[in-house]
Amino acid sequence: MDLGAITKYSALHAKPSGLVLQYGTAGFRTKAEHLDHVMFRMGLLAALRSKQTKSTVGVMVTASHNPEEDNGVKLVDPLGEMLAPSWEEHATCLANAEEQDMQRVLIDISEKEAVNLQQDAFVVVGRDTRPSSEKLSQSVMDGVTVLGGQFHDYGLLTTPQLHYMVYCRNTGGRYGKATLEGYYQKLSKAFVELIKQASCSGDEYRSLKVDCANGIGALKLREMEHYFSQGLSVQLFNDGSKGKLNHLCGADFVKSHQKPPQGMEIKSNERCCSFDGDADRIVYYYHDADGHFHLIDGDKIATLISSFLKELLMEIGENLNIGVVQTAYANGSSTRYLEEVMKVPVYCTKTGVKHLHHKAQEFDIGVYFEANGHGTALFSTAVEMKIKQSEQLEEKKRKAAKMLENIIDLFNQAAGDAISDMLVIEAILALKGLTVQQWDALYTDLPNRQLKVQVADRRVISTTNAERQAVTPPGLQEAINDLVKKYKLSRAFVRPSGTEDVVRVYAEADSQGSRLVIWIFIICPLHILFKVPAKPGQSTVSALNRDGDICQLRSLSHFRVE
Ligand code: NG1
Ligand code: ZN
Repeated sequence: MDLGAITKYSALHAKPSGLVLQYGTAGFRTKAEHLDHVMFRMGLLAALRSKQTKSTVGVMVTASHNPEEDNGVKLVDPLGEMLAPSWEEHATCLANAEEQDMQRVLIDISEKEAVNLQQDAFVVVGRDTRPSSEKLSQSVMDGVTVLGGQFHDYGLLTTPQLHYMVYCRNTGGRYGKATLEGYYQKLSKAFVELIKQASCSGDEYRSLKVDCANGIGALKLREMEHYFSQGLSVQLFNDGSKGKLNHLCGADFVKSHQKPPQGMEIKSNERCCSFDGDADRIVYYYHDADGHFHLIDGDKIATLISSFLKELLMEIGENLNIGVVQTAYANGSSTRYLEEVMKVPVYCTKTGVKHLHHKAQEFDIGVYFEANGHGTALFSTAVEMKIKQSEQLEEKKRKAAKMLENIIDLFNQAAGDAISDMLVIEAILALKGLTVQQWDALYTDLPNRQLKVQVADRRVISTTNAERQAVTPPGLQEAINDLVKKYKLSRAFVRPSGTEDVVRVYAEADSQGSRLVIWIFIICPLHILFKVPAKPGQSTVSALNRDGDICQLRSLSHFRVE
């Protein structure tokens, strides 16, 4: 390690004094102008991780669904996964080190992780379409170079495409070719093969409207569409030609506002979907004949996919297990439907895809989705072996095995991927002859609401049981329990966000439960912010009168007001 060179180049990417950032669920994210030093240092860290693992490591420059002025950076581990937890801590230490401490921190990390500094390093870099991304990704590459590593700059990529490239490069090409052409061909070939087997491939299944959040998804989908156009024609909206990234559009906007994006004209019963800014999330929606908006989120996507995969397994007749992984934000109706109707086991992990991803790896087929539309399916080597042996099976089983083989190829097993998930969903709908309304009708979401509480320090809340129960502050969980037990099918929980300085409050109940949501949204912020006992009652009411505007209640129109 040439410490002199590191010091010299680090000074060119100086850290603003006093700035402290944390490597959270989605890496580092903040205003783009504060990130140059972080990018350089993540280049250094990626080179160290690559030396340690003797593998290619990825660095993605993006802030996903955040506003255009923000940016962020995320490291991708050798199998396309999120960075290992001990390295997340190193990332935080390195990003916050003062200039004079940089050498010591780098040596510390190398010693703790037993990095052989003589080992070669190779890092691949991708970026989204934000105006700040090109320069920031250059700083990442500066960091890699100063540590003696080599890099390949993929330029503009969706986040899941970068994960795919890393995975391909570290599996000797068995997963696919580590090029955009390789990605397009692998997915499109699998999709077209699947569509050929669909008996219903009329107009209804041939076209889809896609809101690309004015982001990278538009560019990449446009490059890709001619590869799969014999199976599906896509009409792109919010393609970045005029609007602002993630502004009034994209998966996050549609999911959190429960309304369609701007800039898209929707006729009744037309199938539509939205990507987020870096195309790793997708949600579907439509307007019914009465003009009502219906959102089909990650939970319903997981339901469609896991039902289909379970049916295929049953047809093949193999004793392979399948499991669905969700977080606490999954709508209670989806969990009940999967467990009680589909008879598929469901597991809940902490928020953040790395937790879901790891849990899903425990099954032969593990389907994981966050309610916000981030997810994929993972397949064990046992499944792949069974497919290889399928030549000896009778015709019906062989056909199902072939379908499964194509579905496996169509998923991006390195990360949740809006483009790949979109093609999987389109293929399943066509194969099963389901309309978007029929898919939506599998179950009815329980009315639910989320609230953000701005706090000075979100660590006032600590949780257990996959973030479904608050341990601190004392008394809060008991008060939530007292309320929840009074309402049918109800659930509520409070957890600190991993990506923003806020505490998130979530409540759901059947349509009679509007009062639960109101009380939860009143007592939780009061308890967290002002230590007012978390019970509906005299003290709550007087605290409310005093600070009546501490939290903004979102519209509760989903609930019948009692
Ligand atoms: P936080 O801020 O920890 O709630 C949010 C999303 C996660 C995940 C991450 C990363 C919700 C409620 N939370 O995490 O699901 O996607 O961002 O982008 O949607
Ligand atoms: Zn994203």
